[in-house]
Amino acid sequence: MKKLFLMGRSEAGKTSLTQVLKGEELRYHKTQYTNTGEEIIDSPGEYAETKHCGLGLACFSFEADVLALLIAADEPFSVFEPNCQCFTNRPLIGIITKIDSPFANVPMVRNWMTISGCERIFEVSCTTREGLDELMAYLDGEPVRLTWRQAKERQARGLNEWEDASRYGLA
Ligand SMILES: Nc1nc2c(ncn2[C@@H]2O[C@H](COP(=O)(O)OP(=O)(O)OP(=O)(O)O)[C@@H](O)[C@H]2O)c(=O)[nH]1
Ligand SMILES: [Mg+2]
Repeated sequence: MKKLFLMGRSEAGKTSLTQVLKGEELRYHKTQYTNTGEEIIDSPGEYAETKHCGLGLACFSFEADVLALLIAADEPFSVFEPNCQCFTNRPLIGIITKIDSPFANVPMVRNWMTISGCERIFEVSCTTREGLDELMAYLDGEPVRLTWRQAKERQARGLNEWEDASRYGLA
């Protein structure tokens, strides 16, 4: 499984998602700290809501294979800036949580995530379990490991390390 880093404002549903992905029972637990040793790196929402801590979290993301921005479908605004992917060197995905909420506005959140540079966007509910299979299928399997030389060749062409570079004649 790819190691996932979760970033999003408080109450977005990061800990709940961590629990369902691990097959645990849903129970409320306020996140107080970040533990990079876990397979899924959960983070306290307050970090993402604070400008400087948000940058620190981006650094934490280098401990993971995939970085996810989480926004609940009923959130009234996004804390993420446009082009967030430019300060990470990992694939950036969006996870829209709480799609079961009566106040959900999925198209609006999708739009925010697209503007922030998410290359894939998943829609999930930890309550109804909708959309979880698709997310788990994406996380399944190991990320492609590149040699130093392969990484440099991609960089020289302005490609992300995880992009399929076969059309450029690269291995
Ligand atoms: N309706 C609904 N509620 C959810 C869902 N996921 C989480 N919640 C609820 O949202 C609240 C916050 O969930 P958490 O998972 O603790 O949120 P968090 O992002 O980890 O919050 P912090 O630890 O403060 O950063 C809890 O009361 C959850 O039960 C969902 O898919 N649907
Ligand atoms: Mg939490």
